Amino acid sequence: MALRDLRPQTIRRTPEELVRHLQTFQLDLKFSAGIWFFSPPASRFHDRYKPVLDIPARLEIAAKLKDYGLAGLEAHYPNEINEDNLDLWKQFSRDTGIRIVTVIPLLFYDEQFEWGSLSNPIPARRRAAIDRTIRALQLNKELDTEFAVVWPGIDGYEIAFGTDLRAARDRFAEGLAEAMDAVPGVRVAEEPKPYEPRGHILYGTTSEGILLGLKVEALLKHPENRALLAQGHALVALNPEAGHMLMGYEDMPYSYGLAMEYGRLAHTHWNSQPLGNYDQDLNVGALSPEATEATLYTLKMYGYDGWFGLDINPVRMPVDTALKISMDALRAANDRINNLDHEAIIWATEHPDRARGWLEAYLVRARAAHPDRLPPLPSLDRG
Ligand code: XLS
Ligand code: MN
Repeated sequence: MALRDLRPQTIRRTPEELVRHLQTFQLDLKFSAGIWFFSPPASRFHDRYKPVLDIPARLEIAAKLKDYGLAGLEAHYPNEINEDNLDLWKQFSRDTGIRIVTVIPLLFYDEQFEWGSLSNPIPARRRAAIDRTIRALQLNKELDTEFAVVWPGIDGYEIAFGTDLRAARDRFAEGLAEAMDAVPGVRVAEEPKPYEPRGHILYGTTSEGILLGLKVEALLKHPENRALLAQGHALVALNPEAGHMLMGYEDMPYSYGLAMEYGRLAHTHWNSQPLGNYDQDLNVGALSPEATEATLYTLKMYGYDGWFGLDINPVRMPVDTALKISMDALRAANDRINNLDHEAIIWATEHPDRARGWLEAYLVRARAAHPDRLPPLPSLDRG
């Protein structure tokens, strides 16, 4: 497995070092996309608006986006990638150069997971979830991916009364550890989501994801896993999704930065979302472009060098249109943050008492189409 080294994320920098880093380090926008949203399903409330596309038809659309910058795809096992169509995926990857970034165990859809997957209190159901996770981890190993996303979407509850949620969390963590020890050397990237489809989902926030990582890693026994941990590599890292964070009223720069403080930002899922609400998976930049900028700035500050996974749900426009908009939005936001005066920004944030209002006034002008039509920026007295 091509384990990316996440340890540099934990480097602490003095303000001077941080400025130098910001002036020299640029985010590398390597884009991947989830194959699931190339053919959006019907919802509980409305019919499909698009035809059902099989995997070859979806891959054909993806191939055409290669020149636009799509460099990777993500797929669930076994509904999207499996033993029967693995050759098709491999051939596609060879022909186009588009990588299979992660194989995600489908731990939420089946009827057998009505009461959860790895946390299911019914032993046979939980066993099925562990076995499916093992198989998905094996495929990640075979395809030499960097991580396996694990989303505990159906592991949760609506009514907490009398439920031993600690036991449920233990079952989830122990099941994951068992699967990881069966296929050592594969990193998991847990994707927190606070709710939907369950009323509350286990390990649904960024900080809980870090707790899950610490808990599972303490349970790992296989010598290969133990050796990687001893070298300081995280084996249970995170795939925080912008929209999920906002559903849970998290602040994206704070939460992404927290994951990086612990060297656990293995992957990122991008989209846009109002605060709270339901999981909208809008195109990147459709809402709160300033939050996208602030998040990218945090990733730049702490040196994120992983993928930018697009997880959108283009119900009412063609998937290729939606992906192009999302890639463009991230590129434009990245250009805006790269062109900023990092020295002045870091000085202002380090001297808030001497820079009252300066950062806001600066950013207003940085985002203005014609900053010269605004009064000049009040000067920063750094003397
Ligand atoms: C759902 C999640 C899901 C994961 C992959 O809300 O975003 O799509 O990214 O299982
Ligand atoms: Mn996601």
